[in-house]
Amino acid sequence: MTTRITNQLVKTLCLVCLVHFVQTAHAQFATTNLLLNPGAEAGSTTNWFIGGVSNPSVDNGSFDSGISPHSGSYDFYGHTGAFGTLSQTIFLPGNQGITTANIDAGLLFANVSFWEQGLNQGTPSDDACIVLSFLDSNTNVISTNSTPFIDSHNLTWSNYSSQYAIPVGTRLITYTMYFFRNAGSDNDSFIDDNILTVSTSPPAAPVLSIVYVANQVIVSWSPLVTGWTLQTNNNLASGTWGNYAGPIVNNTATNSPPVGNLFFRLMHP
Ligand SMILES: [Ca+2]
Ligand SMILES: [Ca+2]
Repeated sequence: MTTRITNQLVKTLCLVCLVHFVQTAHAQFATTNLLLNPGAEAGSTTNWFIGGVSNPSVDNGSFDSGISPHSGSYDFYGHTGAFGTLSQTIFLPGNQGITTANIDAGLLFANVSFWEQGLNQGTPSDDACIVLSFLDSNTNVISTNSTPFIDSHNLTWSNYSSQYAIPVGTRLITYTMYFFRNAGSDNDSFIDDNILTVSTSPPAAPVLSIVYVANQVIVSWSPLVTGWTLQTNNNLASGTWGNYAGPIVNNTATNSPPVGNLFFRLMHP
């Protein structure tokens, strides 16, 4: 299984995730995307609950010159004001085969992926994150997780993906796009192509992610998995792989953009 993610700005930097499947005692299970209108292609905020003060909406590339949807004809954006949210709550039991038994056995993970871009207004520019809330059958919040704020403001979209354990007792998940203003009056943060899936643990393969934030390249994988080693290589044809030499904190490595090619992979013995 090979995954390659390229970042247009860091044109020479590529990410390669080479993984070995992990044998597990129970059958692997994964849904497709549970979100409706995930990429704003309804042309409206249909299926999303609007919160905050900035009246977030959908954009067709006209709000800020040079920022077009990541895919399709529309994306979501913050609009005008300090912060805004777009939320969608998903009922899990019976949804694409998810069972309460699997949830309450602690077997399931929520997998999040989204793309972010903001208007260049310095560092930080307006940015955005995803917040996941896990709710019980009475819609009380059991726990909440958030991705980092992604601040991709050099006319390129950045992807971020991560995986979160679904707490025992969870019956619903609220997925929230959080648009945050750091500069000016407009909230110029944009999100497109949201994905929320549910799968069994342990993951067959952790997803290796790369984002470009504040002139740094951040390579990361789920902090929930252990036993994987990050390796690098500068030439896939003739080079050799070596263990990443820099610091890794919570399965996250931060680098300055390299000169030339640099490939990353995760290895599991
Ligand atoms: Ca879209
Ligand atoms: Ca702004």
